[in-house]
Amino acid sequence: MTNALLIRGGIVVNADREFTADVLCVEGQIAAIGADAARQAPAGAVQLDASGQYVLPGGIDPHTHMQLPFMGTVTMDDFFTGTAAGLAGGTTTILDFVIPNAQQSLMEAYGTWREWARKSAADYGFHVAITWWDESVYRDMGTLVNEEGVSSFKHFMAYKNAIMCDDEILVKSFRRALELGAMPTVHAENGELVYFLQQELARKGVTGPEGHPRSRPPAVEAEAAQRAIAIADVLGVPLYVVHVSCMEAADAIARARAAGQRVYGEVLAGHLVIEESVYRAPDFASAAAHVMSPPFRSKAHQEFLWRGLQSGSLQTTATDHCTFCAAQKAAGKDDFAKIPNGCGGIEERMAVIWDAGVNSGRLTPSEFVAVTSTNAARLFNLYPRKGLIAQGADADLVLWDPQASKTLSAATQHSRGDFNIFEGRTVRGIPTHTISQGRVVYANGDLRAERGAGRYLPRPAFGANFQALDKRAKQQFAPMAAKP
Ligand code: URQ
Ligand code: ZN
Ligand code: ZN
Repeated sequence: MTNALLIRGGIVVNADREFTADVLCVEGQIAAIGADAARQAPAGAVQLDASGQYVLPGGIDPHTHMQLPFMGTVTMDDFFTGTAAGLAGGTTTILDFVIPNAQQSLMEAYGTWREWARKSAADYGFHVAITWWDESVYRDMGTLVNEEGVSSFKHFMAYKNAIMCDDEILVKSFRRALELGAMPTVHAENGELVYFLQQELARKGVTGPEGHPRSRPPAVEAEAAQRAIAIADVLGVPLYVVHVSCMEAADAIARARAAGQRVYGEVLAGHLVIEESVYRAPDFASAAAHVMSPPFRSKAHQEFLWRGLQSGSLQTTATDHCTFCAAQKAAGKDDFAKIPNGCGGIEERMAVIWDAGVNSGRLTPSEFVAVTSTNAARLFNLYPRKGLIAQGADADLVLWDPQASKTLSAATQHSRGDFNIFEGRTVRGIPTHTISQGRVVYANGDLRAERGAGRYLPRPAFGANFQALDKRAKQQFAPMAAKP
């Protein structure tokens, strides 16, 4: 039986334009768009009526942590439950993170995460974190790029005494990424300053979650962002800054881009709409549930981030989906620095950004598609397989009803987390159907996620143009091309 699906009468939205057209999907790929679609539909094709709805490319979340061992525990969502929750919200692809322990072989850690991810319900790729350095890391980065299709490497500038990178590692790893045609990415917070401020606050007797944002003020993020941008500039390598949360870091990215540097910024749905007052909630559980890094900020920062998305100085949205339940968060009951950092959001991201972004006039539907799918596909070399509706692309699509509304709640979420940072928020504009690999996996509340249906997505290195972009780096550092 051919896997065929005909989506009729919807408004197709790509990052460049929107147009009314039928879409035919056959065997997991988009086979035809427009008048031909119905004519080419094989007998027995499943038909969906999309009249009055938008037809969007499946969402891509470039920043998730399923099944992550972190701060003495493991996140509540594994690769099946987390990707299933994503499908219920219109996200059909995730990029997750392999995070080796210090001194752990990158290839060994990569093998472990690949095994964990086999249960995924949706397609997935991996960034690999560089948490330490020696000759084997240099070598394994080459293997990962050339043989495994990992073309992005993460660097945590925070989390001292755990996975934090110092400048020596940043310089060596960024240079190696340039050699390989891979994208370096950073979690930009100065881990030394965070550690100092945590100690200071403890000395003053501040133990509750209200201490979390006080230990990570915007200046701590801005310093690290500016430092990573400067290192990337001197080395001539592009840079992607994850979860930009404050105006100072967003401004540093905008200034670097205005100077012609290839710096890209990611914004989390939570940082766009959730305010720092959540850390002053009377009950520990609610305040602790919002502990993630960088912390949620004030409205002024949120407005700056929205303008970054509107102006194109920030390119992608993500969730950093990293769910811990109340019992896990209680590890920090007497010391906020011990509260496992992370929140959920993979199911809510697209609806929250549509409601706050498109309904408010900040973003057009096409700009929404760019920041929830296309730009991530381009920056992480999944385009044009993912991130647009075009013949030959993967049949990952979302039917989006701009008039339907829903109130977000932990009571109805599919994540295994027990808290929802968007609790009680009513959004207008929600997915009615999610199609993954040409099959309907979510329909009007009925989630049909299949364990193990997700595929690993190898992502090639950036081509010769990437190397050519940084000829000056080659000229300046030619004598340094020797191995570390
Ligand atoms: O820092 C990250 O991205 C991971 C560890 C998730 N936790 C968080 O607070 N952002
Ligand atoms: Zn991070
Ligand atoms: Zn993260």
